Amino acid sequence: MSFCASSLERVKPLWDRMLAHAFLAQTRDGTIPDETFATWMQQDYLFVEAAIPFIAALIPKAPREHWTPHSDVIAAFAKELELFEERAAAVGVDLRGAPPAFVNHAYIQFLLATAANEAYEVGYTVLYAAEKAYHESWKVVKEDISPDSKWYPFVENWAGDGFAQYVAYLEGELDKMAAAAGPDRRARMEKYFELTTRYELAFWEMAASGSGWPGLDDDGQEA
Ligand code: MP5
Repeated sequence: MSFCASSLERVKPLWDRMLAHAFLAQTRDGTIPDETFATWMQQDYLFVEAAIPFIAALIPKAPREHWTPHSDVIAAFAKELELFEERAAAVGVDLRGAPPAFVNHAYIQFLLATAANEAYEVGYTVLYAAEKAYHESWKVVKEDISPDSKWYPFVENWAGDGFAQYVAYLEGELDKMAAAAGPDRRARMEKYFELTTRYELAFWEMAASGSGWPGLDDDGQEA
């Protein structure tokens, strides 16, 4: 079995918990409170912003044929930030209104530390797992969300055909790299696949429950 298929199978209970998260079900059903969605928007905006230096840090370790795809991804992330800015302006959310939540801070540090300190294949595993998680999560929302929902542009972004093709490309590349990797490297990749899945589940939890910093409220003030 390919690396991606076997990794997904190994984390399946966790993955299914992520896809069953109330944040996704409520966004699909139109019952998500606006403040909860706003928390996610503020936090994911910071996450996508940090994903740009993450990709940039992978480039020096990448084979030549990955340079253009990675630079295209950086451009796509910059466009995605504009999508957040457009939606935030439409609904009156201040995207700079909150500091990174505890989980977001940890996830961003994990991305940057992985790109800096781990082998390229391990960083690529984190990229794939995060993108696959978002693609599948937003597909759950797409199943039954009203096309008139103010959150529909986010569904189109991650659950659409363009993103599906990008995730399929990452999967093919990662499977090739894993097939060529030795057992220690492959074990490390599996570990990081699992860690990324845990962060993805934790991110929906954080969106639903707030900052998570000991001693701080959701606006970053001493509580
Ligand atoms: C992604 C994201 C997808 N936006 N947020 C989290 C927590 N995980 C994955 O990455 P991108 O950069 O939006 O494609």
